[in-house]
Amino acid sequence: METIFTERHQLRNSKTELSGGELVEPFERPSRAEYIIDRVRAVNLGPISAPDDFGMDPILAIHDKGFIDFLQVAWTDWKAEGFAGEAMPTVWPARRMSTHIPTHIEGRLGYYALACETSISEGTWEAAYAAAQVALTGAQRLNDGAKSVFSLCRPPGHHAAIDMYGGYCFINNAAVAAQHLLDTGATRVAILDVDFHHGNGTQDIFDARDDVLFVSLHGDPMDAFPHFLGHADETGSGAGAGFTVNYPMPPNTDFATWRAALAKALAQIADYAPDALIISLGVDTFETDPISFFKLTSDDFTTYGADIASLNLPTLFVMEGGYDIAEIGVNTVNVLQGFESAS
Ligand code: SP5
Ligand code: ZN
Repeated sequence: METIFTERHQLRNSKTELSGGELVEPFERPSRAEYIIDRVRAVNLGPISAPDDFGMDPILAIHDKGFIDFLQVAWTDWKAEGFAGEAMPTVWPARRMSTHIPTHIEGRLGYYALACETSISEGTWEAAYAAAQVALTGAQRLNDGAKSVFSLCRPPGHHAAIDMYGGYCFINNAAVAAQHLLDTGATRVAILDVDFHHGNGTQDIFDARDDVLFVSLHGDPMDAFPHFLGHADETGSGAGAGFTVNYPMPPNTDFATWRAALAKALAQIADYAPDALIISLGVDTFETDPISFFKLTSDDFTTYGADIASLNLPTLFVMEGGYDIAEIGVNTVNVLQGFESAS
């Protein structure tokens, strides 16, 4: 399997995350991608290629223009205020307040943020743009006939909504890739989100659409980030009714339970008969992930990679989360090798 990767992910190197009331080193840090690419090399998974540049249009096909304009200037505007720390919101348009977009950067941060753990720092936009190009290049490889591709995106994307960032995500890489496939010949695309966290951004983007089936397995939002989306009763709206499927699961969920939900998800994807499958691949379901509560082992990742291959669809793996950094390379590549061994 080919991997698409660029060192430009290193431009996303925030120093602060608000966690448990403290500013800590972010869980989502550059070494994550380095451990993964090292493992890709160690097992000779396949060629490693740099992304092509598809420009801004495919990003703007998914995201609000005002939001993307904001991401591009947020760090500069924040720095111009003379603040000592990284950019983070402190105020939101909460219930019954105005939704005018403020002029001041502190107001714009609150308007466009869905969470405040994710600081914006120098280079954040540049890395997010590069990650979207990594996803787009992977999608284009499927168009060019590849059976499977790994887009090693960093920063991740599945929490990024039409006009909101947060959860370590800025541009929704999987959504941008899905739209590219639809704009270049596909009729239907399925996105299977196996990251521990609910893919609220992806669900938001495709909520009212029937050309993308979104299926997510995740920690129950009653107990897990992002807390405000991902319940089982969210099934899509309008033309998209029935094309969103959520499998929230409780703390300490083990692989047997998780795999049973995966089997249902795979059957629903097979019924949908998509032209292509995108996997939002987070390995924060791992038993020792520091911010999550599922109990998958390293071998379980191999097993479920093979389960996904049973769909026999052109498949793009897009990297999302995973924070047990010492094991992130093994766990991620286990999914890809499990998939290949069963293909
Ligand atoms: C892409 C992705 O995986 N984003 C996850 C973002 C989660 N950010 C907030 C996590 C808060 C977790 N608090 C639980 C701490 C347990 N020690
Ligand atoms: Zn996650």
